[in-house]
Amino acid sequence: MIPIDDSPLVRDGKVLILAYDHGLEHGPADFTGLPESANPERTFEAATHPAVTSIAVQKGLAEAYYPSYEDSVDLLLKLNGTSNLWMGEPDTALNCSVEYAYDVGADSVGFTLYGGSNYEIEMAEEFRALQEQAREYELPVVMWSYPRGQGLKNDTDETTIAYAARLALELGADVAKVKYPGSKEAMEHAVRMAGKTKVVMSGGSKTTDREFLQSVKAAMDAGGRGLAVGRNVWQREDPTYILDALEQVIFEGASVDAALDE
Ligand code: FBP
Repeated sequence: MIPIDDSPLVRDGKVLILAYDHGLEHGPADFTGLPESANPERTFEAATHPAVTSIAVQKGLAEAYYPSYEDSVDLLLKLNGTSNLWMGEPDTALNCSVEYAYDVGADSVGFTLYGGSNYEIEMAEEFRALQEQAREYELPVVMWSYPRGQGLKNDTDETTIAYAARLALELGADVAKVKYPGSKEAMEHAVRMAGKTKVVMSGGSKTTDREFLQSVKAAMDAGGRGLAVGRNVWQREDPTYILDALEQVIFEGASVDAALDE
C-alpha cells in the first residue's frame, strides 16, 4: 500500500470520483434520457468542479478529451472494461497498460474485479501485474470490486459487499469502490473489513436528490471515504447543483437537509 493522501485522487482524506465509462459499460442507452450527456466534454466540464477529485474514463476518452482538461481535471484511467453486448459470465478486457495510462497523464488507475465470476482467477492475475506496475509509477489503484456471477444470488447484500471490500485490501488496492449494501451498519462492516483500504460507495442508477444524498450521507457516517458516481451526476440537467450538495456532504460533513438548502 502506498500513501495516497497527498495524491490528486484524495482531498482532505476524501475521494469524489466522477465516473464516465458508461458508454462502454452500458452503451448509448445511458444517454437517451438526456442526449447532451453523450458529449464527453460536458462531463469533463463537470469534473472541473472543485469537489471532484478525479474523472474516471477509459483510454479512448482520455486520449481524445483529457489534453484539453489536464490543467483543470485529475485523471483516473480505467484499465479494463467490457461492453453490455457481452452476454457471458462476468468478465472484463484489459484495454490499457499502466505505462500507457501514465503517458496519457493518469494520476491514478482503476480496475474492475468480478469476484465470484468463473473468470475471477484470470482477473485477479491481471490485477496482480498491473497493481505491481502501478506501484513502480506511484499511481494509486482503485478497484471496482463487484462480486457477481452465476453462483451469486445477491450482489449487494451485507456479506457480499464486506467480502468485496476485503478482496480489495487483500489484493492490494488503495481504494475499494463497492455498491451500497443498503444500510449504515452494513457499510460499517465493509469499512472494517477493508482495513487500510479506503472504501468509496458506487453511485448507482439515477434517483432523487434526497434519496441519493441520504445514501451518500449514510456511507460517509459509516466511515466511507467518499463516492465514485456517474449517472447520479451527469444524467442530471444541472450537474453543478448535485456536485455542490455532494461537496457539502462529503467534505464538510453537512446534513442532507443543509446540503439541499431545505
Ligand atoms: P454509476 O454511479 O452511474 O453507477 O457509475 C459507477 C460505475 O461503477 C461506473 O464506473 C460503471 O460504468 C458502472 O457503474 C457499472 O455499473 P453496473 O453495476 O451496471 O455494472
